Amino acid sequence: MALQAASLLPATISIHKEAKSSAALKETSLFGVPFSTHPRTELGSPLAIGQELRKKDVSAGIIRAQTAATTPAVDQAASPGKKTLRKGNVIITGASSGLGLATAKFLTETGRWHVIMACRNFLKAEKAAKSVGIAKENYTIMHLDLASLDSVRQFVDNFRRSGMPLDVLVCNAAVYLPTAKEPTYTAEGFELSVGTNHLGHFLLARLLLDDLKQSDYPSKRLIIVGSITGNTNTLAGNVPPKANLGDLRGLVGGLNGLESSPMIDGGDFDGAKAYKDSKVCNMLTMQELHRRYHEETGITFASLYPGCIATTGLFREHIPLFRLLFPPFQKYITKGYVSEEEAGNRLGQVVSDPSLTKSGVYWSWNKNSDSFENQLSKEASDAEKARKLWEISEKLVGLA
Ligand code: LMG
Ligand code: NDP
Ligand code: PMR
Repeated sequence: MALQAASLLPATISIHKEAKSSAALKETSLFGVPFSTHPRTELGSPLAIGQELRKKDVSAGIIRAQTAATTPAVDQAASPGKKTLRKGNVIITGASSGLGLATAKFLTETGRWHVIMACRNFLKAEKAAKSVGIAKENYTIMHLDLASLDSVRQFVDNFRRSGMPLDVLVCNAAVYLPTAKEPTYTAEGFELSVGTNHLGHFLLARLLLDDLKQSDYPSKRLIIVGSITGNTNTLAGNVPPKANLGDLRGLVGGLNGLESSPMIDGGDFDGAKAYKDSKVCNMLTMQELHRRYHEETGITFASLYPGCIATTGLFREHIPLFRLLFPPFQKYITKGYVSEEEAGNRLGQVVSDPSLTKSGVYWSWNKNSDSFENQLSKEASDAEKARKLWEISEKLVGLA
């Protein structure tokens, strides 16, 4: 059984006001990131609370009933005048290494979050959680292989059977295949980078929207990790090969490399470009979710560039010389480097900080590690392209 049923204590803890100053922030980064004087978002006002909790069928018997499922988000009876909040439940895909793991560590250490680590390798995830010292009661590992749509659907079923409410979803997992000469494919035959990073997450997010809607947590969020390298309004985004979705003809054809190109724009296979294209899809999807669902559901949709975490497993397929030189290059030359810990702290803020509730935003951080609303490239903010991407993706994952 690839499930560890963690017992979720009905943790009652005080709502923690951790909002930082709302002073306007100025971007100071030298490379690629536009100057910004956007004011900080306002303190998030708690959304409607006390909505009716869903009752999950936990009769399948493979997972113990979780107390959190029947615990309202805010316990107003606890002590007069003092509202308490149960632990939030956050699903993080790809939490077995890098940014996902660092975020899981950050959030569980606050004592206010239970992390569902959605990972393709159960043993690796278990070892990873242990190695960074996440307490047993603060995480649950559930199997998810984003390179298989059946696995995505199975994951959603398993999660629902657990009876846990879903408060935040973080689409973080990704593969990067810069040295691949030939394309490889997901179970359904989509080119692996876009298939995993975009299409797998697209189906996951669409299915779990219902679960998010039913949560009574004060601030519900759906976060998709983006990147600077998908944004051609930056220097980093101009390092060849550049992201470009073209007219999406390859995606329309199913990215299968047979009767259609494996690349979204219909061109020849290039693994680095496929990754950057997938990040553009991630950022467009976040905005389309915002346009379609924010007003109706109150869910905060967000994306971010966490900084250049040059030491993660993302670069495992790159040549050894690159892996050796890339971290010092980013540390000392571009100064875009951030540690896994710092990046986990940043994504953790987007999950939980009361000041980051604005929806439709692509967050970045300046040199002082202050967050600001960043500008996306022309293509990554093209609403018409986002709509087309949405409609084609729906067909490919079997939702339309
Ligand atoms: C493509 O090549 C591949 O074709 C593709 O398969 C895929 O791998 C893709 O994005 C991934 O890359 C990209 C190619 C294009 O880049 C390179 O080949 C460069 C490799 C460099 C790797 C980065 C490590 C750099 C190591 C430098 C050594 C640093 C040592 C640090 C020690 C510090 C100690 C104090 O690249 C280009 O074509 C370059 C064109 C880039 C366009 C932007 C131009 C900006 C110019 C500004 C220069 C800034 C400084 C440069 C760095 C100098 C390095 C010394
Ligand atoms: P890592 O390789 O360390 O983490 C990626 C995670 O995704 C791993 O846990 C991996 O699982 C998981 N994963 C890969 N394929 C699948 C799959 N088919 N199903 C389920 N999980 C899968 O890289 P990072 O931590 O660097 O990357 C995390 C996110 O950050 C990505 O979205 C990336 O695009 C983004 N990002 C990273 C930057 C960086 O500089 N590193 C910069 C900007 C954005 P496993 O452990 O089993 O391999
Ligand atoms: Mg890049 C100027 C700043 C800057 C930043 C913030 C990044 C981030 N990179 C910058 C500059 C440059 N890079 C320059 C000038 C070069 C040419 C020498 C360069 C090269 C380069 C390569 C070959 N950079 C890379 C690669 C990769 O293989 C990485 C990649 O593109 O993966 C898709 C990468 C990255 N640079 C970044 C970041 C964050 C990456 C990691 C990829 C990501 O997740 O987006």
